Amino acid sequence: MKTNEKLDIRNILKDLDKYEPRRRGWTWREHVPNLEMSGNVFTDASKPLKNSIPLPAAKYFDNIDPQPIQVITSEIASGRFEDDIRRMRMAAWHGADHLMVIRTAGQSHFDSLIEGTPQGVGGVPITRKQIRAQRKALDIIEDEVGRPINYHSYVSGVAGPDIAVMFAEEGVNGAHQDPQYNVLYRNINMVRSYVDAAESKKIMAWGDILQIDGAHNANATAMVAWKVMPELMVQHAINSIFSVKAGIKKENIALSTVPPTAVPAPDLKINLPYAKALRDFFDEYKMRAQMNTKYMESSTREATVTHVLNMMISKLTSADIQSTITPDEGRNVPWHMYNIEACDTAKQALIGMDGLLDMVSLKEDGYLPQKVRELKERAILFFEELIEDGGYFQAVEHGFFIDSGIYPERNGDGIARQINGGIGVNTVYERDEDYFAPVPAHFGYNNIEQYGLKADDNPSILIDGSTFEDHSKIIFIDELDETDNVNVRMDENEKYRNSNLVKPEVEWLADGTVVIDLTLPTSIKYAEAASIEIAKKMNLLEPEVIHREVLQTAEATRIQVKGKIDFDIDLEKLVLPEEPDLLSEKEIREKIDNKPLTIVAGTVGEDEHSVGLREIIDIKHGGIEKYGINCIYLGTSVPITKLVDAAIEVNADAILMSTIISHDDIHYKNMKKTHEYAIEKGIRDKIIIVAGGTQVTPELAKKQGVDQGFGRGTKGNHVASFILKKREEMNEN
Ligand code: Z98
Repeated sequence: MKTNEKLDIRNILKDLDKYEPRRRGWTWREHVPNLEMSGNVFTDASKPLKNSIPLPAAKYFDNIDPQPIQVITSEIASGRFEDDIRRMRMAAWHGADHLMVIRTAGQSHFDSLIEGTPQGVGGVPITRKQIRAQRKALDIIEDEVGRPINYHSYVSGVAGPDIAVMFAEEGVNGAHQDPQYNVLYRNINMVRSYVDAAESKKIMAWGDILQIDGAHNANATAMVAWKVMPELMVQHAINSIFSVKAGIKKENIALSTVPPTAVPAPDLKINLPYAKALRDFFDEYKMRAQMNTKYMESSTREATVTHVLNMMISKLTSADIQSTITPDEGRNVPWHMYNIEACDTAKQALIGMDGLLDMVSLKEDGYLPQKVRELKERAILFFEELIEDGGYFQAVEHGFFIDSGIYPERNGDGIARQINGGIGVNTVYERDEDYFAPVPAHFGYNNIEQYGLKADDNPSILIDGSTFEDHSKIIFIDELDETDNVNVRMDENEKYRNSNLVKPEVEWLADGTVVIDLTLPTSIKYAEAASIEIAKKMNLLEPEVIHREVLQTAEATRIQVKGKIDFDIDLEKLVLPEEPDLLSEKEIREKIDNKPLTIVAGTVGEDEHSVGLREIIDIKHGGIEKYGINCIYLGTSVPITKLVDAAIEVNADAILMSTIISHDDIHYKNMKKTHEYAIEKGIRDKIIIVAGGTQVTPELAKKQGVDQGFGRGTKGNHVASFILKKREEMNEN
């Protein structure tokens, strides 16, 4: 795979029936203590990547891209797995190594596996084909970035054990599994859910799959998210110990935790004691920190600040996995760029807090420990009452969970489910006395002795290995629906695949979606209506307001509108501007250190404009002074003779002449004069003359005899690079 080539999705789909996963199980990042990168020492960083996209500011730091110690999750949910694969590659390059695929709405109520590659809503249908294709793609991507990538989806719902088997067979590395999720949020019968969970967990243990629980969903569902803190700990406890009993090792059990509240509440005062209490209780397990989504609106700025505050808690309490979701979850539009931004936010914040715990520690007296203790006491009392009430099932029947009161306060509005109710009720059957299944990972009674095996023998030896040991026994179903599958979708947008034609996209190839950002000097009501009209006049199809922000009730409103365009651009027909050939900052400094450089500069003729030239020279504006170039600035309205004479006097390497006024082409005429006067003085072959100004076209400047012209948008490094290269060229001749 070449880094500058697109992933070939058709190639990934080829011979998929024969593809085998490379490994089983979860991979943590490799900690590199005291990692040194370009003069910086990182305490909590992990092994750097082979290929990645560093943060924008990295260009000032030799392009280093330190990776935090936490596994970083990107949740992917476009509904088309072939586009999700492309987004996975983007996320991996930005530092994600846990790619969590959200599944299509309603799959939890399917009592069997789905096959093929139908398009999903809010996620993809989790099928063997798309799982295998994505794992295969991730094998390519992990080689490219140089770090193992964990692939993840959900083992919940009525088909939990079937999905767990498929995940173990296909090398899926992480999965959500928590029967409480089924019961509370999907109204799946509780007996069925707990029996299925026992089986699913046993299978996940065989597959070495990291498990994430579902407790965090209580935050998102509760009327007041922080009030469920005590019961959340009870939910974590139930699922964790159940998983241990089913055979999952503790380092593969991750508690899914979300800071329950958000600003304008005093974020850390509530969220930090909760996080600390959780770590105290569950210190043998891993922590998966998700960001708060309950209070997320459509402002990506606000969501990003929430994310960063949440990561401060992750850092202070040493979370193991940092989820990023998409900061645009409030809009329910999982777009490429927000996935990637969120990965960068996580990397930036966590690396920014590198070594924090070596400098600060959580206080052991005062507000924090008091609050931690209070939360723990409430949780223990909740658990005790649950036991007194007759156990978990009774407690659920009595609406113990997701009540809007903070325990022991109760408002009687919890989610109550009946033991004889819900989807899949009465579908659990006792095993026959001679029950036997020739599989290696099976919960409960399996009567293997009747076949002469010992208790810890693998029952599948009786059939020469099950699908777990012998991949060729898996029956791979390709497609079941001729009209709804990846081949049909790819044929439809084939025109845009590996071609010269491009269309903007936000989630699917060539979806044509764009967003426009408008500030309108009116109230929100009018701004919304006006922005739709503006979008229509810009020929955007299906315009829709996706974000609104009042700047002041009467003065202005900011609106973001999304819409579609129905044309494309042929890249081959584009005329590309010439790329400036720039030296790096380091190269410029080295060349000047080796051989000092002096320039004289001034605005010539009757021209009093100095801003442009000062921007090129002054250190404050990132001008060439900062490289150690000796700059002699002669001011404005400098006669050409004075400029050249000064250059002779100080033995300058270059003249920088600035000309803004362009009436009657005076700027070009002055360039010609400078060139000719330098010849007259006998120095033209020893001096470099560059001319800059907003109206300067490089080609026309060169026609006047100067060495280079610089127009609008020129920066100090453009000028410095040119002069240094020209100086070398002149020395060679
Ligand atoms: C997350 N952003 O956790 P459905 N099982 C559990 C879950 O938490 C979820 C599902 C299954 C969140 C995503 N979580 C929400 C324990 C969902 C999903 O029923 O197919 O939606 O299952 O990463």
